[in-house]
Amino acid sequence: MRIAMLSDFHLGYERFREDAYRQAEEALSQAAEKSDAILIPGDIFDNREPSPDVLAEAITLFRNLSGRKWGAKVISFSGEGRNFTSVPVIAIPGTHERRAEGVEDPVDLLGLAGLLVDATNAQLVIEKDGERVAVRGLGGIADDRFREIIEREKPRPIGGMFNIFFFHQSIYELLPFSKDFLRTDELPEGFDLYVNGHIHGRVESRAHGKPFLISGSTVLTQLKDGEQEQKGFYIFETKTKEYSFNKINSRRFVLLRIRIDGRSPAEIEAEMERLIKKESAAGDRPILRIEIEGVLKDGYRSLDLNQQEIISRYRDLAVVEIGKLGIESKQQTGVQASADALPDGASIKDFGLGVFVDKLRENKYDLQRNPTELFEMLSTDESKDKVVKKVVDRLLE
Ligand SMILES: [Mn+2]
Repeated sequence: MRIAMLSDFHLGYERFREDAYRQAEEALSQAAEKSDAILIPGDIFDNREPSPDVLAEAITLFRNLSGRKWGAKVISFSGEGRNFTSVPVIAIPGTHERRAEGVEDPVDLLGLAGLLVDATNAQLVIEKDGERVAVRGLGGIADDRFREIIEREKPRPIGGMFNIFFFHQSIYELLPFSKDFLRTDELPEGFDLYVNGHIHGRVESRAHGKPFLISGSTVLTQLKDGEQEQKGFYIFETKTKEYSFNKINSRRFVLLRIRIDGRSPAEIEAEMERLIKKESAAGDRPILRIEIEGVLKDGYRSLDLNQQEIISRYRDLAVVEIGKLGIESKQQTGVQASADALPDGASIKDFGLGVFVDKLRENKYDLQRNPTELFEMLSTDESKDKVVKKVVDRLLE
């Protein structure tokens, strides 16, 4: 049986809303052509309470799949919830959809509508021409509880068939940030294939000597090094145990670096414009992130560099993001200097952002998620704990 693994569509992701939909659609239709069953390990939605428009996108995608003729069928299901379809399109909720226990999340809704099989804490069997494949799913949960859930549920394979363990969590070897994250050798044993979501870059690894695959997201969310690769999904053939990565036509992403070496903001702006024109010459409106590093010409500060103007001027040619964290001024920076450098009429928020960026730079921040986005997230009215948790989730998603 050919099993396709597609992950992290992030439907409704505001920044690249159309890409999220179009790229999920392409991945799903390619997967339906080339495989017998589809597994989606979480984050179909970017938000646990998607708007009706975003729900409509998901319904359209999955209704199209339900209408196809499938050679494989889901022939048994036992689990927390109920199953309403035999179409072998199987999903679990991820971190972005997770809600309190006992409360419906948007993946539950698609399951209730019979548009997919919701495999949250469930064991199911797919059959095609006499071959059976078992899938043991666990919905994405807080990483500090994953170990406890595995100990409690003790997921086990079913004898006499190919077994897949299907989940959505951080893994310590891939994200070594917290001891809460499970190590691959702590995953339940005895499965023939481990399929995870959550991590947006593609990963081919092993767990208990068996393939452990992460397809990565179908849409770009973190503009950082290592994300330039085209998006896509794996197809695994259960008989030969071979797998391959199928690329989709995802929007091109290019990371560019400019060394400033004593140049003035006007000279750097000219350099940026030259690069933007060159990189967008193919007419495919790529995403370009330009990182600027080095010491500015005497008397200038990073605030003198007008990135907003450049971003809007080239909006039709490319999605441009400019990172100025690596810029140093010859003069003393700090709060007073930032305030002095603030143009008349600039808002306190811009001033705050300047201070925030200075602080990040002092602390050698290198996670490359846009500081403006972090600042926006931190400036909501929610409680400090909630906001900090959200930002950490965002950094690790
Ligand atoms: Mn995700």
